[in-house]
Amino acid sequence: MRQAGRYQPSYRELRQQHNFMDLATNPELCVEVSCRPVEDLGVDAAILFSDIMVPLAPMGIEFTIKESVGPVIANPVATMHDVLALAPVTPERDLPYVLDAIDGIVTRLGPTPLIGFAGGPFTLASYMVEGGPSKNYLHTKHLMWNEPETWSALMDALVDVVSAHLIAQIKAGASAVQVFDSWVGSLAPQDYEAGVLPYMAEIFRRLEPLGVPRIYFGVGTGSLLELMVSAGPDVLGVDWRVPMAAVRGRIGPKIALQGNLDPVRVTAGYDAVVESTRNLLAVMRQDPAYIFNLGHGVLPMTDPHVLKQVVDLVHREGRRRDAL
Ligand code: 1CP
Repeated sequence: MRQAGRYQPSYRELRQQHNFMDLATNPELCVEVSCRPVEDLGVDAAILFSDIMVPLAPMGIEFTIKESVGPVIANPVATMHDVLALAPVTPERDLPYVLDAIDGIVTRLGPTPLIGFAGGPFTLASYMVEGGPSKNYLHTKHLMWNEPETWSALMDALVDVVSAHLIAQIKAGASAVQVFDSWVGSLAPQDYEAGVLPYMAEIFRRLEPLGVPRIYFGVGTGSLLELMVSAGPDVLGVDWRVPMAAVRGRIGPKIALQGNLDPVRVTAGYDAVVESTRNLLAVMRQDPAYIFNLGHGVLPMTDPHVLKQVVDLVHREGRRRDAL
């Protein structure tokens, strides 16, 4: 997660010449930024360089990605009138630069798989309603509780955009897709179940016929994991706040698990990260379907050399004993 980003000198250099959306809407630059982490670190998969906000632009949401803040929206959504004004999105027509980038990445990477992605409807709605990053998701929760019809119309519109965007990414060459429902952990389980789960289940249902792994990730989701699994993904991504073995105990053997090294561990120096990585690998060694990953995005102050050493360590020591 965030394997392309500010911790890389090459990314920082590119960002001095181009703003974020210039990078995200330029297929050649997108190919470069997406492929560099694979080439520099030796990770097993690339993730598309884009942002969860990108497909909201053709819906009519005007936003900028502000330095050290994140997305900031000029016209937040508040009423049914605002929701009805959102335009439907046809990825081939409205987001061709994303699909062209995928084509270029897949060509350059050869057999290395590319993970496509989109934001989850709740996480996207939180930016659209709050107007930017939020601490308490006040307006979003008020809308969900007090204006259920407006909420469901907004979520329906986002289900259409997210599903269409992911299907187009798969058709363009993505080998797997991840839904980043990053901020869904702000919800109580009963609110997730009523206000988010039906929409997530519909997205995974629409993706199923395409036959690629569907990964579902959120931050701070310790109390939601069983519900998230019931939405129907093939892989559950978890952050570092939950012990991985306990997650497997809770959700059973049916789907794969991905995670969950604390990204701060990687900033604490090589010796400190080695122990925690080895512990995680030891705990998951006999797991039927485990993918090593960080529990959230690589932090900007991360030393790329230490990150590369973690990748090498996982490759050296991470194989299952019975697979050796
Ligand atoms: O150049 C910059 O301004 C750096 C910051 C940055 C980067 C590198 C942003 C702004 N977006 C990205 C790329 C990005 N965003 C990727 C690239 C692929 C990769 O992982 O290598 C991905 C997958 C995302 C997805 C994304 N954007 C999420 C979900 C993942 C997560 O971090 O939980 C979210 C919540 C966003 C919104 C966003 N975009 C950018 C920032 C700083 C934020 C978060 C703001 C907030 O705290 O609400």
